[in-house]
Amino acid sequence: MANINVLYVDNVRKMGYHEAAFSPAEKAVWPEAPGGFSFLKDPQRDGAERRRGETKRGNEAERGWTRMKKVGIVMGSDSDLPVVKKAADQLKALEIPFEAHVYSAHRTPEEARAFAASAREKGFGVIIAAAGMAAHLAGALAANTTLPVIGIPCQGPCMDGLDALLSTVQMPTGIPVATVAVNGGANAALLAAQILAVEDAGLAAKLDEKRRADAAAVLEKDAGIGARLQTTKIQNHA
Ligand code: RP5
Repeated sequence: MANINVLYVDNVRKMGYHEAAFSPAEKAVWPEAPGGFSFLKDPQRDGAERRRGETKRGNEAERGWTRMKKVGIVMGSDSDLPVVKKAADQLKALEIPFEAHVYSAHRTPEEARAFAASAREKGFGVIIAAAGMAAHLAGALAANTTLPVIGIPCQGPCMDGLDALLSTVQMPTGIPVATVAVNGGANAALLAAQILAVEDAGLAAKLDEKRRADAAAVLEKDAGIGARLQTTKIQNHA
């Protein structure tokens, strides 16, 4: 029975629902649930699933739920994929649902505009835009939504990415783009996560845990650095 409930929790995450949507009392009965839980289609909510469960305490009424917002990733070209992959990996590690597209601000301007214009109603909470060279994609998306847009300037064949950095970061007043470092895919995802975590305590806890793990890794290196230097010295003088 415990396995069924573990499976259930995993499914909840895959579907984009977040653990924080469930009360401590509900979590407490999960291990005891005789039949696990199931998701039922709710026609009132545009095809979205709504949660219904059975517990030892008897049938529970349908309850409110929250669904984690998705992150939209748009890249100007599939040549930006290596940078985008760094963002995707972080989002996967944090179990944040995301959708990725190749829409160019200049080659497919209409698709880029339509994506941004409909993103809020489609359940996106943040948009990440990755582009190189005259990188106007993030600004073009931001012009068509009031969702936060995070720009990743991608390094192109010239100027080590300075061209894309300035194109992305130098947005005129009124249409902001939060710009991360050149090729900063991982930070773009982490910033997106932090934005979603404003309203999501479970996600905030995961980000805190990641910070602790990152700090522990640095301190482990600190503990070993003396020995590493000594080894180097010995080898150098051998
Ligand atoms: C930008 O131009 C893209 O974002 C990409 O970084 C760059 C080059 O695109 P491709 O010629 O590789 O398609 O629009």
